[in-house]
Amino acid sequence: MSEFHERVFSGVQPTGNLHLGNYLGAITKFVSLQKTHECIYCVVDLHAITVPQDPLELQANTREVTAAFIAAGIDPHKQIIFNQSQVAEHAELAWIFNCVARIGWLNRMTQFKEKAGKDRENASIGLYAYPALMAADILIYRATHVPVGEDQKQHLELARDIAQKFNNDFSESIARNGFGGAYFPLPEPLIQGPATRVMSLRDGSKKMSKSDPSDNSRLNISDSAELIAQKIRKAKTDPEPLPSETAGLAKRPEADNLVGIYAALAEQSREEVLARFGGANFSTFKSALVDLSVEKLGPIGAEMKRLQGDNVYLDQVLRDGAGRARVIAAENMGQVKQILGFVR
Ligand code: AQP
Repeated sequence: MSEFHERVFSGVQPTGNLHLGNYLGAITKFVSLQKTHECIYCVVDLHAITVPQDPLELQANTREVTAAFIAAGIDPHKQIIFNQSQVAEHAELAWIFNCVARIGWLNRMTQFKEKAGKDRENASIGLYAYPALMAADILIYRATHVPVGEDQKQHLELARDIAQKFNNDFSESIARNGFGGAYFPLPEPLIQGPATRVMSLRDGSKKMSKSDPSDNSRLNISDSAELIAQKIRKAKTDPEPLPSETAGLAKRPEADNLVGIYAALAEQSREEVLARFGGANFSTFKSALVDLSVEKLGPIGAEMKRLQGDNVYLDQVLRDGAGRARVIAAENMGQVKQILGFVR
């Protein structure tokens, strides 16, 4: 048994085009974890500005993610929903973690390499230091569990490394100040189910992503029924019918992706989906996928639109959540300062 109180933390960037990958890889997990855990869900606007953002769009996108959280079923009264920039302790702990993390660790981060591309010299320092801020987001609450998509696995491992190094470097001070054998928990990634890495509808080798220039590559949570149907019908496939066993999905990334999406939306396994659709051609399967996607995403998209018409309410949710988050963050930050030897 861990000595730490179980707490869930996760975040979504307000960078627009919230899509099915964000929904299945992260938001649906956020919703179900409320039943068993105390949860803190954050709209990570400080992460968003690691690449250029238009201020008006950032505001709208922050409210869009907030609306998506609530529309998907997160209860803002029971759990905490807030935007990161309202709790200054995230940035404060991130600085300390910049001094704990090693350059060699950050140099291995594949997301930075992908996002910075060839023009690395011109990338922001924030984009490079992003994983240290992410570690701070989680650890300022001493969170123990982090639901994320597969793409965040490496950053979570780094957060664990930072927590471990802090615990080791300051072990004497941690003990002297009465915090036991370790101050930070080693946060566990929760990456489970059939859709931990939803792929582009146009290319089964690429992750479904907000920044893909083709809107047809993704299902946005707020897409209309017509658009959902159109995008699924256009989705890339291969000429073979669906296999009856999951082994038959190997080397068929597009088929595997659509089966995984169906399974996640239907809350079934790939095996169960293939037991029903094995031998079917893609036009039959895509029709069923359209119906299921519209059934699941339609009400969420409609509720998001309704909520996005009430900025006063959404901003109040974020302010209220930030107030509650700040209480936990301030207490932990005070303890971190004590451990570090900062005079207070
Ligand atoms: N394709 C995906 N499949 C499963 N999970 C995914 N996530 C993102 N894409 C997929 C998960 O969604 C959560 C929020 O992600 P984010 O908003 O913090 O940032 P991101 O990973 O940068 O999102 P994108 O869409 O991939 O944006 P760009 O285009 O900027 O790279 C995370 O838990 C993430 O794992």
